Amino acid sequence: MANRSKAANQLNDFKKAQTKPDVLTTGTGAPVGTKTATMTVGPRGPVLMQDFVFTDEMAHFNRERIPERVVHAKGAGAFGYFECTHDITSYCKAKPFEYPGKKTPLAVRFSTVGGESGSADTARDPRGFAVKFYSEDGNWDLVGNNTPIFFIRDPMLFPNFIHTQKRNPQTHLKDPDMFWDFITLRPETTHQVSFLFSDRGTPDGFRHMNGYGSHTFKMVNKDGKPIYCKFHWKTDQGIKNLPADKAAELAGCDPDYAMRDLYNAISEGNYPSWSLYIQVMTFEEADRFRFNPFDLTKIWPQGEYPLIPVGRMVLNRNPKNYFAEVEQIAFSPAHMIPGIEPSPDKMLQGRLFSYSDTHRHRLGSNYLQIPVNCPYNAKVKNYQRDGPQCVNDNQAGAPNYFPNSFSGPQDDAKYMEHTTTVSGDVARYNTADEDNFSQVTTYWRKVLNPEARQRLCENIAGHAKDAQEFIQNRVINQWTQVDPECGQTIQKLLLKYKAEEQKKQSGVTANL
Ligand code: HDE
Repeated sequence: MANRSKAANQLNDFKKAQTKPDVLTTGTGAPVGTKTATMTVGPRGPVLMQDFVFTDEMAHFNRERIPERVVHAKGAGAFGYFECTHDITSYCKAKPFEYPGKKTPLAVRFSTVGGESGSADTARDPRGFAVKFYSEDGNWDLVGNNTPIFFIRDPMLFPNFIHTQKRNPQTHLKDPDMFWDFITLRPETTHQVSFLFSDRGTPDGFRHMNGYGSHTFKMVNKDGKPIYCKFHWKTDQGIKNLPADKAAELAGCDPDYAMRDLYNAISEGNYPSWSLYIQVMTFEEADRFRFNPFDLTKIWPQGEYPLIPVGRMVLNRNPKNYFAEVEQIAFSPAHMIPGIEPSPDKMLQGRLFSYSDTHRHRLGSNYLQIPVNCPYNAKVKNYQRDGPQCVNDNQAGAPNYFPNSFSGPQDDAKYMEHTTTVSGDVARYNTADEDNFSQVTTYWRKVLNPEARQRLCENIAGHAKDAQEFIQNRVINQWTQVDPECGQTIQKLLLKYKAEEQKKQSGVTANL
């Protein structure tokens, strides 16, 4: 067994640590005499109602599943710490950035987006990159992806966009018409789709990809001075992607490839790490900027807004139990701490509502009492009480109303949020045409080399070939607006795939 991986050897490792079995009990802690026979009247049954050993176990089994995440259902988690390496206190008073050398414990969950909880890790899909900092001012969640941008810029579109990534309501199959219909009816998707169908759309596991907070956030320093910022996690393992055919092969033969890779690396002491950088933009610069700096379909050019180093995250512990620590971990962009605040980004604002709402449905209204979600470096002191599955002391005898004269927890003006002024007409603003192409053109011309451009076109055409022709024509038109060469290459490939398909079909007919 010497060459088995740590993941494969997990049960042996457990046995090494637990040399002698404990006595088996029911859920109430009562010792069990036998675990292999129900209590019956005579050897042939029937089974007795009084068999609590059986009913206790069966009833619990019947309730084992909680709803899976509506997106990002398949994922892997790990734990570690963030170490601040550079002083950014002139921008931000948040506890994890208090001084260089400061360490803050954290939890991470990496995920794919569209697939179900059993789906393949190597699918072409963005990867979730969610980090929970357990700070002394409470938990801060930076719930990002491995892409600095997103498909849409208005949260109203999100549920419908996600439906197109999921299954057809009748066939329950993935549907290329649905996918490309939406993508081509909403051309603001072009930037993210061009990232997704490039080499970076199939990262080699979770360790070899970058992470991004993606949105614009607001940082506030101890003098109350604000600045807008973006977060970037750069992998210290180096970027590594899977070629499209290898990713497809692994989806069949090792669908848990990325999860296994992360688990084994950490168990072998080969701790993955990422360096954190920020970009900052003053409020005055944001007012004057040539495009909306809160538009999630665009990046801030690094030539104008260079990366500023901040710190490093190291993952050095695997979950002790997957369900307890990964399935139940609940991230929310609304989990912020003093020093980190939202920007006006509409997508971020939409997310501030959505996550905690889904947790209350998926995990219950006391989801913040679950140990992995509990802000254990801070003390929760408030006036929330009771609710399903309240598992702590419910704040014992402390007053349950505010204000009160009996030493209940008090608010403190030093923690007030930064005051922002906004004005404008209340309306629903159409954002469909806010320059959907110029950054993608730069990406095509300046970032991708000729081979990477070819692969991008092959990946787009290889997927869009299964959509109807009128939708394919819109795909060609959309990527022609990126660069005519790009549109032409996709068009040629679609024609080639069509000819190949026709040849295959006529071969089948000839064989009949
Ligand atoms: Fe999410 N997203 N999302 N998302 N998202 C969820 O929350 C949502 C978006 C991201 O490992 C859900 O707990 C809306 C952008 C990650 O547990 C849900 C909008 C980015 C994870 C949800 C977005 C993300 C989620 C599903 C647009 C990157 C997994 C279950 C307005 C910047 C976190 C859950 C984990 C999960 C909503 C768009 C990242 C439904 C409404 C943009 C990493 O609440």
